[in-house]
This record gives sequence, structure tokens and C-alpha cells, in this order.
Amino acid sequence: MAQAIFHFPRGFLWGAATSSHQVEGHNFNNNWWAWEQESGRILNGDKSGAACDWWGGRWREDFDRAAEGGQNAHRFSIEWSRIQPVPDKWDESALDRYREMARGLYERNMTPLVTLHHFTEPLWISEMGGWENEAVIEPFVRYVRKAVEALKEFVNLWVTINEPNVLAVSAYLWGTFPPGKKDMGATLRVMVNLAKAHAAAYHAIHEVQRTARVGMAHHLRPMLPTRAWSPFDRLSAGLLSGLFNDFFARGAQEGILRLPGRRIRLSNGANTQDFIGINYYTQDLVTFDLSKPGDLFGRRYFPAEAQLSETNFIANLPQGMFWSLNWARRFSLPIIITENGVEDSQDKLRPRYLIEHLHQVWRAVNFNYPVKGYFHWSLVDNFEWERGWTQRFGLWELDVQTLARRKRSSVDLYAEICKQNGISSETTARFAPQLFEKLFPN
Ligand code: IFM
Repeated sequence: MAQAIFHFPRGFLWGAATSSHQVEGHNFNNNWWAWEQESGRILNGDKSGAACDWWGGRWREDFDRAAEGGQNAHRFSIEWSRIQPVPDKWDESALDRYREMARGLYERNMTPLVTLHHFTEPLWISEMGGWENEAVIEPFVRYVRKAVEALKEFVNLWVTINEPNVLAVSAYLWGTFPPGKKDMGATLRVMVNLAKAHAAAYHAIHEVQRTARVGMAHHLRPMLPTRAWSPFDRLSAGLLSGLFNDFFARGAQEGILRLPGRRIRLSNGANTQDFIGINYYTQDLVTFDLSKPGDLFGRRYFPAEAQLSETNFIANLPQGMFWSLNWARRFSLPIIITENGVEDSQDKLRPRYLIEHLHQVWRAVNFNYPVKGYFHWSLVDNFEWERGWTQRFGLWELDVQTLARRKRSSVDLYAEICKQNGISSETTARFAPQLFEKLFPN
């Protein structure tokens, strides 16, 4: 049997990613809690409830699990609605708790990466009109300053906004996130405001903390023309990808926002990323379809032969990870994989998915792509937005009733990878034997 290891660079960050609303519980002062109370919004009428009870302190045991599993980093988010429950009040005790969490990572020799906005906002921001209203940028930046000031002793890696493209599209085009609009004009306005908010937050963070490294977590969904020879398939794939994948990252590089048919120049927008964060899960094929003007004439689907996840949400297409890293390389900045994972309650696909995706990361590293870290989504099963508890992304299983954690076999797999700083032939043989010949041919 081949004995070999795909090594990662020294100092590579190995971690998992989580977000406040999905793990904390009892987050009742934000727009998502309110949304969950409306009937028909969440699959099965599920509610985040106590979630993983991190606000009750169970982050400690989950951080212990991560540290024991060889993880040397963790990405978590902080909740604006807890820190600033009303416009003229800061809750210092909430900031203290987040400081304790950041210190908790530090004490476990884990590097914290903190996300400042991960899909949720205080109710009073929604009452102002949310991201449709440019006036919310100013309070957002005030909150960012306050949070960075409070956490900077332990944190210098920041994500300003998680997946601004998913947020804009889900909340304003598909209507699956609050406020549930289906309006292309509103979607584009929100995208512009989020891009402006990122730029302003970037500068604010650097004013408060000179050594900060700041980025966004870009949800990348490669969209490839079904028929590469077809100019129409190429056109709709290019339009979709340009708006969904490129808008924020290019905007933060060039200071120019490219909307269909017009451009907006941001005076403070250029070079406002210190690293490129990538959330990669799956990719699409795109066929030109005249009946889909709202989708820029593109019909998206998974290749017929692709292996699908438990709820058909994700196709296991690891080549898309390489595509994403290649996409990120053009910015000449360090790259961090801020999310990657699969929903799989039985842990049938995850071991294979994990190894195959990390193998693509390793390939990129060998082409000298500047990949600095990988954060698996997620550490423990958590509340999956409009899909409620129906999708299980955790390395650890959560019993939503009792809050008990149970180990999936991917826990041991990921621990071996983190501890070896690489993927060994032995690990592959044990956890995903079907991949062995492909990855380690004799
Ligand atoms: O759970 C989400 C996360 O909040 C953002 N990125 C995708 C994950 C899986 O759907």
C-alpha cells in the first residue's frame, strides 16, 4: 500500500466555522428570530430556539472538542443585536462574553477569525429599512468600531460581511430570508449598500487596529456553460457569475461596482481586502433559457452524474474548489477558505467530500496559490436558516432536544488531517477507501 502524505504548509490554519444566530440560541432581538415566528417561513416550522446553547456557555465544550481534534483556529461571528440592542445603548456584558470566547480560543492556542455580520441584524435596523436604506451603513460602522475595540486584544483576523451575495439574493430576490422581498431593483440597491458598508468598515477597522487583516467571506458558486461551444450558454453563465461571484470581490479590489448596464465608483472602495475569504460548497452548469429573464436567462442545475448530498442541496464537485482558488488567485492576496462542507446527518458522503476538497486545496498550494487556512462548515450541527434543522452540517451531531453532542466519524478524520497537517494514504484508506487508488496510485 502506498505510504504517502499530501502536506500543507507550516502554520496552515485548520479550523471550523460557525455563526452567532446558528449556534448561540435565544437570539430574540434580531430579524431572524422575528422571521422564525412567522408561519411558513422555515421548513417544518423549525425554530433556532436554544440552538447549540453557546450563549448559555456551551461554546467552551465545543472549543475543547475542536482543540482536542487538532484544530488551531476557529471562525465565529458576533451578534450586532446583542451588542447594540437599541440604537443608543451598548451592552457591555455582551461584549465581555465575546471577549471571553475570543480569549477562550487564545487559551486553547487557536486563532480566532471573527465575522462582524453573518446574515442577522438588530430589529431596529430592520425598522430603518435594513440594507435597502443607505443610512444603515453609518450605525453598522459604529458597531464595527465598538466591537473591534473590544476584541482587538485577542483578534486580528476579521470578516466584515459573510456572503453578501447570498444575503442580497436570498432576502431581496428569492424571498427566503427576511424581509422576504422578490425585487431585482431592491437586490441591486442592497448589493451596492453592502459593498459600501464593507469599504467603510474596512477603513474603520484599520483605524482602530493597525495590524488587522480584513476580508469578506465570498460565497463562490462556479457557473459553467453546459455547452462550452454555445455563445448563449456562455453569455448567461458569464452574466450570472459576474453578478453573483465577482461583484463584491472585484468591487473591493477596484473600487468600482459593476451592475448590469452601469458602474458605480466608490471613492474609498479600492484595495479594501487584506485576504480573500472563500465559501465553496458546489458548482452549477448553466443553460441559456429565454423563459428565465429574472435569472439573467440562465437555467442552473447539477451535472446528471454528480453525487448529491442528503437533501440534494450540494453536488460533490471538488474541481469547483480548485476553480474557486484559481478565481481567488487573480487578486494577489492571501486566500482563506472560510467555509466548505456538506449536509450529511449519516456521515456517508462527508469523509469523501472532505478529503476530495482538501486534495484540491493541496493541489492549489502546490501551484503556489497563497492558501493560508481552511475552516470546515461546521463544528457542530446548527440552525440552517430557512431549512431549519433539516440539514446537518456538523462534524459533531447535535440532539436538538437534549443538546447532547455525538461524534461522527468525520471528527476523527478531520482530527487526523489537522494533526498531520496533511492527508495521508493511511487516513484515506481508513475513512474513504474508495478514493485510495485515485489519490495514491501505485
Ligand atoms: O449555514 C450556512 C452559513 O450560514 C453560510 N454559508 C453556507 C452555510 C451552509 O448552508
